[in-house]
Amino acid sequence: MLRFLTAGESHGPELVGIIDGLPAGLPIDREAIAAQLRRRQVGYGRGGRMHIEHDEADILAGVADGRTTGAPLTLRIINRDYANQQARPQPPLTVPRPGHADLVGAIKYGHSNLRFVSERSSARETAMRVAVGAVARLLLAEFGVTIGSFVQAIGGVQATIPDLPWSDVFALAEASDVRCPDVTAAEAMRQRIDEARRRKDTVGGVIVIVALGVPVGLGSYVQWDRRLDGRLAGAVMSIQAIKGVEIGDGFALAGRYGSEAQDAILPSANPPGWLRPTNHAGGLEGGVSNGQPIIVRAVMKPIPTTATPQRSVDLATGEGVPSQYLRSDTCAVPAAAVVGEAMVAWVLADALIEKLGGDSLAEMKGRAGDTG
Ligand code: EPS
Repeated sequence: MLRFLTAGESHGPELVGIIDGLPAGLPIDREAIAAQLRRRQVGYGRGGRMHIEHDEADILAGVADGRTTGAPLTLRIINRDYANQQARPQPPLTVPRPGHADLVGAIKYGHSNLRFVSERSSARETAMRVAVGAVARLLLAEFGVTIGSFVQAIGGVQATIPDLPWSDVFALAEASDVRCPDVTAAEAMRQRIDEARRRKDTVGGVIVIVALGVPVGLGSYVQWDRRLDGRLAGAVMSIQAIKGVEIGDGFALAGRYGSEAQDAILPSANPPGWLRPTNHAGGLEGGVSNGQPIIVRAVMKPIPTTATPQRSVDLATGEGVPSQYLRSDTCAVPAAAVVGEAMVAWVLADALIEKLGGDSLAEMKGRAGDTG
C-alpha cells in the first residue's frame, strides 16, 4: 500500500520525503505542492524562523513528463536557515525542556547533547508531511475528494462556526491569519497570542479537518487495523504537540442518550436511496466512510519551548536548573490545521488505493465507475 518516510533535521541542509505506492499516471503539479507549503508557513503567532524559510519542494524521482511513473516519488525541501546555523556556534544542549522529546530522546538514544534529539523531533518535519500530503491530495482530487480545515479555539478562545456550506467556512478560514472563520473570535485569538507572547509563554488550541466527497466504503470494520477512524486518529495524533483527536461529535457524545447521538437514515428520492439529516458520526460508522463529510477534530497543546523558564535538570551535572529558551513559536495552531489536512489526505489516499487497486490512475478510475 501507500507509505512514506521523511528524513532531515530541523537545521540540517534539507528535508527529504519518499512516497512509495502511488499509482502511475497521476499528474503532479509542482505549484499545487508549493501552494500547500505556503499555507503551512503563514499564521499569527509563528516565530522568526518562518521569515527565513520559503518552502518549496523539488521533485527528485518518480515523475516523468509531469506524471508519476509508479516508482518512489522523492521530494526535497531546502532549509534556508542551515547556512545561518552553520555560521553560529551551537553549544551542546543539556537541559531538557519539559514536554519536548528532549528527555526521553536522550535516554532512549543515549545522547548527552539534546540537540541531536530536538533536531529531529522538531515540527520542522511537518513541512515535508505537507508536501507529501499535497501529492495525496492530487490523487484524491481525481476522485472528487477535497479537504479543508479551520481553527476552532486558541488559548481558550472558542469560535462560533458559521452555519454556511463547508466551502464558505474554509474560505473564511483561509482569509484569516489564525485560520478562524469567526471574525470576532479571531480578533480575541490574536489578542490571546499577543498576551502569551508578552508573558513569554505559548498557547495551544483546537483544529478541525473536514474531508468532502469521500465515497462510501473506505476502511473496514472486519479488523481493528483496517478501521478508517482509527487510522485517521493515529495519523493526526502523530503530529507534533497533538494530544487528543475526536471524530464527529466525539467527546460530546458521552453525555447524550443513544437515540440523540446517532444519525437517522431517511428515505430519499433525491439523491435516490437514503439521506442522513445529521452527521454526529463525522462521516464514519463501523470504521467505514459513510459518504458524509469526514470530520476530525484535534487538540494541540501549547508548544513546550517557553521563554518563561520551566523547572528541569541539567543532565550533565544532575542539578535542578531552569530550562533554557530556544527560538520557537508562540502559537502554531493555524499551521497544525494544514498539517492535519495533509495527514487526513494521506490516510484517505491510502484507503482509496486499497479500495480501487493502485497500479495506475486509469485502473483506479475504471474501478471507481464500478463502485459508484
Ligand atoms: C520548532 C522550533 C522553531 C519553529 C519550528 C519548530 O524552529 P527554530 O528552532 O528554527 O526557531 O519555527 O518550525 C519550523 C521550522 C517549521 O517549519 O514549522 C520546534 O522546536 O519544534
